[in-house]
Amino acid sequence: MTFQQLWQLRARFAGRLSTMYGQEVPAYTTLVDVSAAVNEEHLARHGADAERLGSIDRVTAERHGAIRVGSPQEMRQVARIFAAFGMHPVGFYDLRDASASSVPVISTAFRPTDPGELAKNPFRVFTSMLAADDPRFFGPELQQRLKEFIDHRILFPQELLDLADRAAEAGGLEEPGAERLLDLATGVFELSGEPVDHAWYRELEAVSAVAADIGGVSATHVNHLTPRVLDIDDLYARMEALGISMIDEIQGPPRWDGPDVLLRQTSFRALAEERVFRFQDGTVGPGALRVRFGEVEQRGIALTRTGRDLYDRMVAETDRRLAVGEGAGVRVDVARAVWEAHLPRTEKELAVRGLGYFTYTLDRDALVRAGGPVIGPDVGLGDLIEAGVAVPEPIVYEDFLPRSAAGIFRSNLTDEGFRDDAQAGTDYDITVMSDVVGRPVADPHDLYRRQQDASVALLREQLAAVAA
Ligand code: OOG
Ligand code: NI
Repeated sequence: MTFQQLWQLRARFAGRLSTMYGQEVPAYTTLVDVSAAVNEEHLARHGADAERLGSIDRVTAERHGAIRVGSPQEMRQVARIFAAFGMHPVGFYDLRDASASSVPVISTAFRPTDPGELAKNPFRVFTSMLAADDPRFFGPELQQRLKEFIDHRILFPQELLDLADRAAEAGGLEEPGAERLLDLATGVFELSGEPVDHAWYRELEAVSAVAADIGGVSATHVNHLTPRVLDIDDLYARMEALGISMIDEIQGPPRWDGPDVLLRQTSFRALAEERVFRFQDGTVGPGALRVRFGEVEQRGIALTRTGRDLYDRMVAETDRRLAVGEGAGVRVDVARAVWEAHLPRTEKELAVRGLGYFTYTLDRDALVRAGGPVIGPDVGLGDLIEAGVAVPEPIVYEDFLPRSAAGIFRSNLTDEGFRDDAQAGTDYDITVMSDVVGRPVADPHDLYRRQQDASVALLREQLAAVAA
């Protein structure tokens, strides 16, 4: 085989992890099969419209993974590995505070950032780091032991890090290096058979099951792997019909008549998996842990800052209405009513009101119909869209939602854990996260905005050429 470019390595990496996770968690394979069936049927029913938010080839191969690490050093190392697959840190998520949940992690997502790269393979990994220094969760003495435990383990072998650096630098790798990179990079995310120190795991679990999953073991693993579907309601119904019980609700926006925005997700609950424990009396024996699960998602249009503010206000209004007993407590029904009251029903209106990100193409026939007045540097984008001259094509949302993420974490926890709110939490933000990761964490809005601006600039050039 010849030189493997980053996107080829990325596609193979996603494929290798998918095969591995399917062997580890068989229900995941069911989820992937059902997702494929849902997508085929959706495509058959809706034709080209079904591909407005991504080609069927892209969507069929599309996965996101979730992993969890314990320290800035581990975060920096995993960033080097992802760079070898053309995946870069985007977005900052603070799950310590997301809607009253108590998950002691901060997160970013590694993903391709260039539209062409996303189209080739959009594999992304939601990556959380234990906030092991947050005194609300960990007292000084526990913090010390946790830090020591994490600092002493090696998650990523040197050979992997070196190969990854070589690939990132050269924009790819020759075989057999590429195959070696894939073997090593997949291997580090495999569930380890190493005995788990029972007392240590349980001690951390009393604070947070997520803390135990991260800091209670000597290796890391894929927490879940998520296929993308074009109709998540259909998927949900089919999974339930197969007897696989899903979490109670689909997280994120409700199903409604208007355009799909952002991200809708649902999952099946964590399954008991056999693990080996080392007990305090020195004996080793089998036990079970429930931490890994399956999740599925449907992606919609990326919202601008204004659109996202509106979304957040709609979520808050849904909460408010639910709190006073509206809709008999059924969140999705209440949310749908809120959506219908506030969100435009068409993509065109989302675009005109500047709520969603779009790329634009020129409709020359509409230009002829509209005549001279719409040509000229002073004509606003909104007018061009209204006149049908600028035709919006949606930009798909490539990121995550903190509240849904917290909901997904929480749905798999058996108890609330512990948080001492008398203590002040450690401050983290996207700048601190960039220091942690050791490279700049991109703001997703900048990426969407750049893509939109480039297409608008091109449109303006075309209009100027017509005017000349
Ligand atoms: C990550 C949970 C967040 C999503 O899709 O929002 C997530 C985790 O459980 O480690 O994957
Ligand atoms: Ni996920």
